[in-house]
Amino acid sequence: MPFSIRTGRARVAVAVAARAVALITVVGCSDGGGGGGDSATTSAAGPSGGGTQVTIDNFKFQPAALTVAPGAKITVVNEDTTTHTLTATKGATFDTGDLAPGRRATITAPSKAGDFPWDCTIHPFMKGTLTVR
Ligand SMILES: [Cu+2]
Repeated sequence: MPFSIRTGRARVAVAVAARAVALITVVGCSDGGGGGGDSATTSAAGPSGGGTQVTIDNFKFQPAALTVAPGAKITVVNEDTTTHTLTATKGATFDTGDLAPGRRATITAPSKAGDFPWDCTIHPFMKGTLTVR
């Protein structure tokens, strides 16, 4: 019964497609569980708009120690030739995610005072510290 076999395959394909759409919808609606301060937006690197900035070059953060006000926006620019991240290692949730060469991201400092170490998740020897006060 070739016709009935084709119909069966078509039904399976539709079911798979519906599931994929549902998955995309769930991801799109996710807000990350809240907590704040863990979002980052990336864009092509361009002229700096001013404000606080950390540059990544030659496997180093510059500066590697930074003091900002609570909730300050920090622009992270990757001027290196490989992908890096700037990711809080404890006490905070800021994270640029993977920053390809030539990309930048904006992170938000924690709203509470303290010292918040960060590293690059790809190269853990790359370290820095954000001081909020
Ligand atoms: Cu790195």
